[in-house]
Amino acid sequence: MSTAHTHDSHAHHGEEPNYLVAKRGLMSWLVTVDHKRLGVMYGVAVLFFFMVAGILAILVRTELFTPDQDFFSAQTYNQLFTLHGALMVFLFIIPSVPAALGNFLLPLMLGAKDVAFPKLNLLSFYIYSAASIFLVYALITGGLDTGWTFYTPYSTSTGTAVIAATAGVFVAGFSSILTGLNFVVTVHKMRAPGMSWNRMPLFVWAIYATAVIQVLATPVLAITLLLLIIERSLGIGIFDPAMGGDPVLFQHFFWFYSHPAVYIMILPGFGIISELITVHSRKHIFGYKPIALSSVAIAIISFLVWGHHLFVSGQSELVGVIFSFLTFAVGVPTAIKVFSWIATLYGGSIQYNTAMWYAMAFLWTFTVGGLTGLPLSTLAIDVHLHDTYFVVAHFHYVMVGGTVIAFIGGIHHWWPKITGKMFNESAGKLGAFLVFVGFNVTFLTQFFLGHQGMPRRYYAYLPEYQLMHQVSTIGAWILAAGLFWTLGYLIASLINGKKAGPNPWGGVTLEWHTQSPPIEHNFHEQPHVHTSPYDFPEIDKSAGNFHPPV
Ligand code: CU1
Repeated sequence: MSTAHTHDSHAHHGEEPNYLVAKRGLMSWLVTVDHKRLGVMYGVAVLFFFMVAGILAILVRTELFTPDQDFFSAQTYNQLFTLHGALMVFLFIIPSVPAALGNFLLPLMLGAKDVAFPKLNLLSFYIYSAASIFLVYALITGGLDTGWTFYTPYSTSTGTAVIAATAGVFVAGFSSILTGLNFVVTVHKMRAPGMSWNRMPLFVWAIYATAVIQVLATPVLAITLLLLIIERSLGIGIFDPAMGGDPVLFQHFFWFYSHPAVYIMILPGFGIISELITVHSRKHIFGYKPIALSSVAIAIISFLVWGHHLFVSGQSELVGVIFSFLTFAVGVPTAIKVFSWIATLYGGSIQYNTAMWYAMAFLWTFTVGGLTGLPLSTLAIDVHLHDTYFVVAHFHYVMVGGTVIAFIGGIHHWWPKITGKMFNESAGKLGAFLVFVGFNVTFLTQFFLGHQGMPRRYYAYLPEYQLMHQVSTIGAWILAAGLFWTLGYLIASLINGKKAGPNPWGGVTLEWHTQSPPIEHNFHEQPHVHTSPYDFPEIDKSAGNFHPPV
């Protein structure tokens, strides 16, 4: 039987308008405090920046098709990869899963009406919008050529729009902190009666661990960027050695935030994969507690590993060894998750639909991303691989192969819930196939390029690297084609997709216990939770299809 009772009478179904049409007009969206509408608005915004930053990546890869300079000057090339990185990290990946899917799902999964502070949620969205205006301003005036990490002393002296860009990131940080704060309180205070911590869906656990990092780490980035702005505008020497500052200090500050930020980016992806794998293999998740607590463990360890970005900065050998050891330690909770997902699949009644294709793709790409972190965290090997394409390949396997593939998989899994429409599964599988092939062709190649010594951030290169650069560029075009294809059939589904029932996949967490799309206050009556999540009803195979639990 199902995990919860919602005491829904069938008379209710379809009578109350869903959240998309409960209020009408543009104004009703601009001042909404409905977490679902805000999730959709974040979704549209982050996907817009994903597209802009993705187009910048295609320009970068296209320039690299030949060893010579073809389309862009060295200066323009530097601006292209910087804006690609800055927009992807700060306006797409960091808010992607938490602010878009997290906002939409967290209260639904907890059986709540909304987040703890709905108005603060709206404010976070406007702060994010203001930040994006700063960054777009930087993009069209002056550009930015420091790389997304804003390393000093170059960022103190370059003539590009460093202040506008860092101000944008500074402001975006407040949005991230407030969203995190909102989610922490929501998880503590808004759980449905009977939902103890051990009965929370794993996506909620992942979002919770992420929110804690957002609250604790983001202020450090804000202060760091503020110091950089002070140095640039007032000439006070903090990081620039020419003014008596210390550039390595900037790297410590920056990575003290930005390594935990990597887990802000990947932990929500883990949460999505836990949901996708258990629902689409119709099997209770293997290792519920280890998966939940490993998110918390990763959140804690994430604060102790930042020095692995400084192995060649001249820090002491002892410190290097300690950071190397602690970095290896992250592998333990991460491996616990991967093994638990595989154990969940084992013996499951797997439905090979688009969402599951993405979950399977994730298991390969994220594992490659995670495992290639081990050579990088090995002190001696890192000296050889530092600042090469090996690093570029590694973090794209984690950020794209991990977070983005999980995000797209999650969009497919919850698409019927969010929009009330089913997308075309065959089109979905073609898109997943193109994304998977395109991604691996692009970035697997770059491990070999980097290992052979190709440094990153160069617009021209030696002819011996040309073949692999061309393979990588073709992969990027395939990946882009897959993403545009995916956008196309998802939009088409809004127009001519079949109407989705409340629970098309047979999910067992609470969001599947209300209609699709949900009503404005989520549930007709307050849900009560009686059992742990992920108890799947027996599948009636003779009927050709399973019956949703509600
Ligand atoms: Cu790191």
